[in-house]
Parts: sequence; C-alpha cells; structure tokens
Amino acid sequence: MHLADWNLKVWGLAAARTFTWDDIMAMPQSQFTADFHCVTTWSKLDVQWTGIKVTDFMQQLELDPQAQHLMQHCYGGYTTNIALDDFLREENFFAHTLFGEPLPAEHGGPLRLVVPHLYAWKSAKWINGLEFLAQMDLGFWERNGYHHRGDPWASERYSVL
Ligand SMILES: Nc1nc2c(c(=O)[nH]1)N[C@H]1C(S)=C(S)[C@@H](COP(=O)(O)O)O[C@H]1N2
Ligand SMILES: [Mo]
Repeated sequence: MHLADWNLKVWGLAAARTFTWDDIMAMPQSQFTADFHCVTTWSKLDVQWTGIKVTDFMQQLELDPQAQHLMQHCYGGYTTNIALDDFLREENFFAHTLFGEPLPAEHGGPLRLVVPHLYAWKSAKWINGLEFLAQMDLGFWERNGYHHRGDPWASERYSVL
C-alpha cells in the first residue's frame, strides 16, 4: 500500500472525515509501552510503539452525543466492535511505528489501533475506518463466538450468549 493512497475515514454518528497519512503524521505523536494479550493465551510484554493517542485523535472529531459504540473497519474487510468507553481510554493509541521502525504489514502497518486493556482481537490492524454507532453491532470475531467485550483480566474470551 502506498501511503499516498492510504486513508482513515470516520462516519456514522460523527461528522464525516477522511484523514490522509499526512494528516495522521501532523497529529501529536507519543511513545507507548504496552503488553499485548492474544485470545489463544499468549502475551507479548513490553512492546515499544509510537503513534497517536486516541484521546488526541478524538480532538479532531465532532461526535454526536448519541454515539455509544463503534465499529473499527480495516483494509481486508476485518471488523471489530468496541464500546465508546473502552475506546476513549487514555492508554489507547493508533500505532505506526514498532521498536523505532515503520510498523510491519504483518503487524497491521501502516496503522493499527492498540487497546491494551482488552484482548488483541479488539486492536484492529490495517485500520481504515471508524463507524460511530448508537448501540453495539458485532464485528468479525464477535459474530463468530468471541466475547463482545474481551477483557483478558476477566478471561472474557468467549461469548456465553
Ligand atoms: N485487520 C485485522 N486486525 C486484527 C486481526 C485480523 O485478523 N485482522 N486479528 C486480531 C487478533 S485475533 C490478534 S491476536 C492481533 C494480532 O496482532 P499481531 O499480528 O500484531 O500479533 O491482531 C488483531 N487485529
Ligand atoms: Mo488473536
């Protein structure tokens, strides 16, 4: 993917926006160290990232007060849903750099979300869209039996619905 062709769109219960790569790089940049928990029980500790805090990114958006949830969309068609409260946490970020190098495509480059407090399937790789919603809609794994929230400390791996 050429970065000149890349973009991140916002729609639904927020004023529609299309961010280019240059727009993303012009936002405040931060460093992060975050652990990463996969649903299949492995964890990666002390991963070094650079990117944009979700809270800084959100300064650019005009959210409809009805928005309670969102769907993350990705190049390739993967989707995963997340509650607005889980998304807006201070420690969440969009990552474009891993250990000082451009984020490799296999790990979600050019841009991925990282949500440290939830299982890794909630951290969309190759992210290209944020759709704000009034209520929960289910993403790819959530439709296929994973828990709708996915808190690793509570071992919320699988849905009991
Ligand atoms: N777009 C997209 N994002 C995704 C996935 C995927 O298949 N597609 N898999 C998820 C799952 S299940 C995990 S464990 C992590 C894996 O991230 P990693 O490849 O950097 O270890 O990405 C998450 N984000
Ligand atoms: Mo996973």
